[in-house]
Amino acid sequence: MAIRREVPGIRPYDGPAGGWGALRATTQAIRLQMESVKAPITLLRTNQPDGFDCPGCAWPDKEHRSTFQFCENGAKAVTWEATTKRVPPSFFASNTVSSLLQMSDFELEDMGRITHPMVYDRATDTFRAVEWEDAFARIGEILRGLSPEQVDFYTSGRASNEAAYLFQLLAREYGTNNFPDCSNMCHEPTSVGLPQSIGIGKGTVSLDDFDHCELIISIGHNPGTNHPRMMGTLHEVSRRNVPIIVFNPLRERALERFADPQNWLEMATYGSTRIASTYYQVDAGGDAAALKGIMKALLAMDAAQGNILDRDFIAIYTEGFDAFAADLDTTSWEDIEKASGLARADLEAVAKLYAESNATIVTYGMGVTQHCRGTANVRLIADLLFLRGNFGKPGAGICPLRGHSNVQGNRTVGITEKPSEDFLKRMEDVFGFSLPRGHGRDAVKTAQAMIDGKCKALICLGGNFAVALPDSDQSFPAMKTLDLSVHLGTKLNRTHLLVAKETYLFPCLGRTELDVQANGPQSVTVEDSMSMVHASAGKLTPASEQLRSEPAIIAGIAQATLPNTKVAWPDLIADYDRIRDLIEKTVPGFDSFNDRIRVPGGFRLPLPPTERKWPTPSGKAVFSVYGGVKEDADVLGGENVLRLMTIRSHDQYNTTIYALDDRYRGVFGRRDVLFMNESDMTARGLEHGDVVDIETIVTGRQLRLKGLTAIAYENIVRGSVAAYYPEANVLVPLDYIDKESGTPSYKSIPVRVVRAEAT
Ligand SMILES: Nc1nc2c(c(=O)[nH]1)N[C@H]1C(S)=C(S)[C@@H](COP(=O)(O)OP(=O)(O)OC[C@H]3O[C@@H](n4cnc5c(=O)[nH]c(N)nc54)[C@H](O)[C@@H]3O)O[C@H]1N2
Ligand SMILES: Nc1nc2c(c(=O)[nH]1)N[C@H]1C(S)=C(S)[C@@H](COP(=O)(O)OP(=O)(O)OC[C@H]3O[C@@H](n4cnc5c(=O)[nH]c(N)nc54)[C@H](O)[C@@H]3O)O[C@H]1N2
Ligand SMILES: [Mo]
Repeated sequence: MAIRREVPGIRPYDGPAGGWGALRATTQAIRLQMESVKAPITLLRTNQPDGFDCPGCAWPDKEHRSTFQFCENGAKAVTWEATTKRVPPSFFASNTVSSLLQMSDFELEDMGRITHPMVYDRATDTFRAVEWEDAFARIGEILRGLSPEQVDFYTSGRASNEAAYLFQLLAREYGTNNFPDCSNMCHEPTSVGLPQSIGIGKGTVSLDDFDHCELIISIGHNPGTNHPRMMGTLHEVSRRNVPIIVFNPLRERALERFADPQNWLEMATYGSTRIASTYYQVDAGGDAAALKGIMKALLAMDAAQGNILDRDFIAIYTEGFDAFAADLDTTSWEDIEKASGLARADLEAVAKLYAESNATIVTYGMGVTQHCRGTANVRLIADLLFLRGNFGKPGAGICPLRGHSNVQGNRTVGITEKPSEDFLKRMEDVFGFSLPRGHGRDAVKTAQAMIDGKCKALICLGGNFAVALPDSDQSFPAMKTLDLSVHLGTKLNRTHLLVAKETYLFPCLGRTELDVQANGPQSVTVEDSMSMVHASAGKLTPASEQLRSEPAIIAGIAQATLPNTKVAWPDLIADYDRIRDLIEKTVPGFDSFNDRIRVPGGFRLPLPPTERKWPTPSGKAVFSVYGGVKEDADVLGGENVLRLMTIRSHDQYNTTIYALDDRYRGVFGRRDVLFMNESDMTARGLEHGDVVDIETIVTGRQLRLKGLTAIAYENIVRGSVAAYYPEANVLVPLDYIDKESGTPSYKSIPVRVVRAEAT
């Protein structure tokens, strides 16, 4: 092979995931953000029974009482919040909003924690400090002047159950179900698809199941970066010699080899453990075809030799098998191979391993959900598990990897634009006012409503809404059409800076900080990916005396907006046990809530499918028909087309960029790259290091991202390309969504890549 030119910041990373590289990176994160004296104590309190829940990811902890589970990205999340850096009012006074908007997401958040409530001042184009009560009064005045359907309430999944519950209470007493939330851009296909298949929109496995499984199929998630504590689990499973089959267009280092920093022998010997037993580089968007191939092969094996399908399970617990099987019959191997990019023999091999396993877990993430048929993808995974009765037995089940640390809890306590009648009735019984019935807006619909002038005010409980949304060319200007935007946040981001006529920034306590109210120190609760609910209590001195807790800020807005409110807001804030009492009364599964969270480790919410009970309309688990193998119309699949996946680097948490490296993928100090298979580059006359422009193939508008450096990346499958989120969000059309769930198709955007135009 010809010697490639050197490209700055691009060099292969040969180490395993985890290991010494992870320890070094943790030390670095501490050094850059915190005093090194305080840091170790803070980190030791992460995920301990009397400490706080890690704001990193939603992966559970074994009993929540083991010694600190080392996790590089958890450490980054904690130090990023517990940083000693600050952005006080004097900083805002000397920097206009227009100048701040020139800064990157990384630079903005790296400046540190916001210390005072701030209001935008148009005359000077700066934010200035404001008194909390004055701010609340003005917000109340504006909201009372608008009609509830003009107002949207956005939630990012880090909010606690208590904050989220009060937020939905405020919005519903005010009169709207407009609850765009980060789930709408994330696992909504799980929340929509799984209830149709198994009756609930959550995963069914617990950590114990990983001790008993005989096979794991991992589809479209990158745990080494996004759920690092899961690596310890996968490491143990691999050491039991259990096969782990991975489907991913990218070969991700952590799914290949991992050195567990908790394992002294592996560390001392620079050893590592294989994770994937087989790695299939499926085409982006090709998972449905691959799943159908595996199931087709399984049915063929059953027809030939019998005893492959769990016929009893299918007969007793499910419906829809015949139509499902007929659809597989009419799907040709030729179509399956073409759409998945995988060979029939490979899919048959997976079917064989699946047939040999008595207990299988399928884990999946954004590679499955963020597609225009994301919901249908999720249902196919359930179909696969039904075929061999992989629900309601030890070691088996479905495991969606949730995103934010409490995104699942937010939904449980009522953050949804489509509330159930049952929930609304319970709320009405307890609170004595009537609640709005119509469905509200989700994230993409809210963006659309801002563009159309139908949404006039946006209240954000955390997050970075505009930057997380697709189609920045439309989403960014839309924020500026609002009469009012209000942001509860810890650090400055670009959504805050896309100011409305009036904009307020409310700095809130983070997870790590002590929250003292009238009745003393408070704890909050969160629900992890496996439906375990437990308490979280911050310990650090707050970043500023001015900070308020999220529940307190929400209560402040509520009292100012709803003069005749029937909710005793100040009492609820004085003691969060009272908020939990209300949750217990209105949300099923929270009996004796306050008692049970005082037990270390908390408790598990009921999951009927684990007992082979299916809360679907028919009371049965439901097989579904995918129909075809493609996720979008042929017209998007022309010859010159590549599929763009927008992905997270190792040094980022969604729109929060901790640093500019992506160690495992061999990218250092930059994010302006496009990962390409060398053959796709050659076909376009491109070389490693060439600067390219990317254009989305849509009709009507031009969506372009200019000036990325294309790198020949041997770990990406031909036909798929990858660039970083959120820089590449300009390329995702706002209406290119999964119609069933409203989730944007962030993972397979049809694009053309060309050499950059000389300017
Ligand atoms: N450190 C850190 N932790 C995080 C986050 C973070 O940004 N940083 N984000 C949190 C959030 S909100 C979420 S939702 C999760 C996200 O966690 P993940 O679900 O892991 O999300 P991504 O990194 O976006 O992409 C996952 C993988 O999908 C693969 N992929 C892309 N397209 C396809 C496809 O068509 N098929 C298949 N099979 N694979 C595909 C990509 O190559 C990538 O490896 O992590 C959470 N935890
Ligand atoms: N192209 C592309 N776009 C995507 C995705 C993708 O894979 N590709 N992924 C999507 C996914 S899965 C998700 S979940 C969304 C994420 O969308 P969001 O949840 O909206 O975004 P985050 O980046 O997590 O939000 C970061 C901000 O949260 C605030 N914050 C941090 N901690 C706290 C806290 O304790 N309290 C409060 N109130 N605020 C806090 C800080 O101000 C910080 O700037 O993005 C989506 N967008
Ligand atoms: Mo997410």
